Amino acid sequence: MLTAEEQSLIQKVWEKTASHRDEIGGESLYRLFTSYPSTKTYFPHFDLSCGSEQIRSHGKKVVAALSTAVKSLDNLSQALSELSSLHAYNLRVDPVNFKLLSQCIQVVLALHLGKEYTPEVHAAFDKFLSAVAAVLSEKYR
Ligand code: HEG
Repeated sequence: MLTAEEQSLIQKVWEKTASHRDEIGGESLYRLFTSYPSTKTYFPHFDLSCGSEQIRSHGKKVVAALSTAVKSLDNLSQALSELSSLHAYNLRVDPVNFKLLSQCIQVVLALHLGKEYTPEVHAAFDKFLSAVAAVLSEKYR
């Protein structure tokens, strides 16, 4: 799991995104749908055009879940348990898609944070997002 250093790095950087976090969610989703069009199949009921109200509002939800995760780095499984059940039993999202979204979130974080998105921050977020993806995938088996 994440080292104590990685945990504090993630908490520090996430704090810095506070004022524009909701946009980060929507931009990551738009990037997901554009770069990996097959992901759109899970959202047939959404208006997927850039900046649509549905993308923005769903982006806020995704980012809020990530904020919960950042607060519970020692206990991700429990913190995201309901969300994990929802994705496995109701939404049935193929777990490969979690990696794709993680990639897009990383790119958007880099765009927002510029030089502050150092290789160390990148590495820590990669581990964090992989841990979130693992929890969201764990109920499929
Ligand atoms: Mg998921 C709903 C979080 C990846 C498809 N997703 C949700 C919700 C949250 C969430 C918080 C709302 C739950 C609720 O209403 O109670 N999603 C979330 C995270 C991540 C993720 C944190 C990964 C980091 N989701 C993900 C991926 C897909 C997907 C990769 C598909 C490509 N999510 C999905 C769909 C819904 C949610 C189809 C329902 C959307 C709706 O109809 O409003």
